[in-house]
Amino acid sequence: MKKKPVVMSIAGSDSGGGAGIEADLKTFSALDVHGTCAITSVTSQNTTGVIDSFDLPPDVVSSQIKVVCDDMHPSWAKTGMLPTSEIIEFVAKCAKRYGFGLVVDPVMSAEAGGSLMRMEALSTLIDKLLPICDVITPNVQEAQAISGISINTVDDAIKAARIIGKKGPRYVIVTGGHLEGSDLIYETSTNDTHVVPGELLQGGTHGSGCTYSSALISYLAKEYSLVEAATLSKEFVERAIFNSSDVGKGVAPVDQSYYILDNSKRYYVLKKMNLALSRLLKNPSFVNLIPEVGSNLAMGKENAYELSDIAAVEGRIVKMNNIPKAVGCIGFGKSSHVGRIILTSMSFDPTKTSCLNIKYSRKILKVCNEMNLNISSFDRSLEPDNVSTMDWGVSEAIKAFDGVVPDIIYDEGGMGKEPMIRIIGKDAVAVVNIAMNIADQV
Ligand code: PXL
Repeated sequence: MKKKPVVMSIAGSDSGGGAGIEADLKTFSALDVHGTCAITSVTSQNTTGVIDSFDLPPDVVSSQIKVVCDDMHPSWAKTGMLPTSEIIEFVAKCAKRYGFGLVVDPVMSAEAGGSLMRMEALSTLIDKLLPICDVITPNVQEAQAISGISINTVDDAIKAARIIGKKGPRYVIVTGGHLEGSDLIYETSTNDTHVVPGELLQGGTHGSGCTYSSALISYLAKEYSLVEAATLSKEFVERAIFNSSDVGKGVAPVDQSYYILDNSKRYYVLKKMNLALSRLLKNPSFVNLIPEVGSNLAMGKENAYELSDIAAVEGRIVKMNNIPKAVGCIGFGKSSHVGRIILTSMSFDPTKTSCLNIKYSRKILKVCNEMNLNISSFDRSLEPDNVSTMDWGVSEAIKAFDGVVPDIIYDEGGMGKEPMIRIIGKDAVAVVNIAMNIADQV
């Protein structure tokens, strides 16, 4: 049987699914560790803030930790929302008894507003938990509250980290949003500091702190060094922030699933592209549809928003000894021309992810008409200055078709520009099927 690292989150529940235990468990799954949890408090919360909360009795918190540790022996645990002094004391006792590595995320309030810790609990956290933890991960406000100094620069953050380090943790990581996006790692025993560079990102941040500390224990449980784990966790959170969605009216929750889903979406695209391309290359009559500049077949991943999200054939598909040949391999970001067509068509209809450009002739266009394909066009002579031809032309053709993405967009060329037909469809196999039908009738 394969082994999986086991980790534990000791934290509050966020009914809105953005932060707390819910964010932690999603992070653990995304990073392929087995996540367990001990719930400290049940918050009634959405993206606009914490409306209410119910703290669990401290012995219920320790009972959850005990039962899990007796059986699964998590190597690392993190704490999130610890609302009361009593809960902190019980958690500290459990941490000593079970000896897991401990990361403390000193949660004080929610991103969208609302306190998550009683005032008096902060001194208990400092006295009881900091001496026994390995890492503490305050953001700038939390570092200010714990150190008692105000932080405006990276130097201030180093001073605060030294003060916090004296209270016991082996490492202090002051996380970024307010240090122009960089994180500061301070190692207490050596007095060394290390900056993990970052930038301020656009995107929702609800759950970012919880996600960071959960990623950190996941990587630590996989035996990465602290600096490696901190660097990978920062990258994980940055992607989760960048891919957040506005699911409510308030602060958008970060998206931990992006990390795994992105690769599976790309894999799906590559599979479709390979299947479609091999069918196309096996069809000798396709040569009759290859234009002078070559053809390209391309497919975008779901929610594609830049050229690197579009897979295409490197160097295009050309005619060689009267047989269609792919010049290079299929890869993401390999075509800006067909890539732009797809980005534009997906901006009108996200399901129209694929395109194949073929030769223009009246005969081919007539066949498309006879196949009852939806056809629209644009006129290069009307192209304004300073636009990308494909963005503009494809938009014009779609707008001329009442905003619906047609199966065919053609243009009759211009000065030094070969006329072209573009087949657009839901995936690479669908556009290749259309192309083969056309080829059979030309
Ligand atoms: O992000 C800190 C945090 C921790 N725990 C719970 C929360 C929040 C923020 O909203 O709701 C339960």
